[in-house]
Amino acid sequence: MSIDRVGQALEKVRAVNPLIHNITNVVVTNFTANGLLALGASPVMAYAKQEVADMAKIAGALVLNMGTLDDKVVEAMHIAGKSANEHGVPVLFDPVGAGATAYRTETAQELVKSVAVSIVRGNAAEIANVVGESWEIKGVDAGEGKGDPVSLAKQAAKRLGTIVAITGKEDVITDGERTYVIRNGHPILTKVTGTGCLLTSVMGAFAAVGEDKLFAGAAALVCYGVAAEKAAAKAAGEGPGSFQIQFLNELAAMTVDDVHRQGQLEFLE
Ligand code: ATP
Ligand code: TZP
Ligand code: MG
Ligand code: MG
Repeated sequence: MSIDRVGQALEKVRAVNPLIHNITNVVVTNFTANGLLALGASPVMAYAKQEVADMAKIAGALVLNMGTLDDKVVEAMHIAGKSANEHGVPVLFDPVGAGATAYRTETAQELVKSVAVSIVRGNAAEIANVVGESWEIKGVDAGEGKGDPVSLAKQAAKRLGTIVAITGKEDVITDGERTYVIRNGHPILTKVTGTGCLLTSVMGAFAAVGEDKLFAGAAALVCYGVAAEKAAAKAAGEGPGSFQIQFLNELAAMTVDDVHRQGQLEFLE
C-alpha cells in the first residue's frame, strides 16, 4: 500500500540523515534548519559563489528558494544548480513570490531554463507565474486565482518537464502523468511564515533518499501534513507561536504509526 511506502520513506530519511544544501531566504533560515534537524535531516546554508558548487556536489539535495533575492543570491543559485546537475544531486525549487514582481518572475523562469530541477513546489499563483500564466499574487501569499490546481500542476509539469507540487488546503504533486493528492495539513500553517519554505526543504530530504522523486515528494507532503495536524491538536487554543514550537516537536516525534493512522494520500489515474 502507498501509505506503507510513506512510512518507509520517513524511516529512510531518519536512517540516512541526508545533507540538505539550502540557498534560502533570510526570513526562514533558522526555522528551515531547525525543521530539517527535527525531521532527521542535516541542514546547511551556504551562499557564497566561492563555495556553493563544492557544497552542492556533496549534498543529498539542493534547495533553491527565491524568498529574498538579490544579484549575488541569483548568481549563487545558478552556480550551485549547475554543480548539482553535474553530480546527479536532485534540485528542489521554491519560486517564492513569482508573479509579485517582474524580477521574481524573470528569475524563476531563467532558473528553470538553465538548471534541471527535480521538483518545483509553490502555491498555485507561483506555479502559474513560473509557466507564464497570470494568477493574482499578493506578496508571497497565494491570491484568489480561479482554476483547478490539478490541471494547473499537470500543465506546468509537462511544460517544465519536471515534477510540480502545488500546495494549499489540498496538495497536488504530479509529473504530468502520475498525480497524487494529499489531504493532510491544518489552516494554522498559513499563520506561521516559512511553513511553505520548510516544506520544500523537507521534500528535498525525501528526494535525497528516494529513487522515485514523485513518490518522495508525495511522502514528504503526507508526513509534513500529519505532523502539522498533530501539532495543531496539541497547541489547540494557543495560537501560532505555540503551534510553531509544537510543529518542530512533531516533525521529530511523528511515527510510522501516525502516518498510517492519519495519512491521506490519493493516487489519481
Ligand atoms: P502561501 O504563501 O500561499 O501560504 P506557502 O509557500 O506558504 O504558500 P502553502 O501552500 O501554505 O505554502 O503550504 C505550506 C503547508 O501548509 C502545506 O503543507 C499545505 O498543505 C499547508 N496548508 C496551506 N493552507 C492550508 C489549509 N488551508 N489547510 C490545511 N493545510 C494548509
Ligand atoms: N517574505 C519574503 S520570503 C518570506 C516572506 C514573508 C517567507 C515566505 O515563506 P512561506 O513559506 O512561503 O510562507
Ligand atoms: Mg503558507
Ligand atoms: Mg512559499
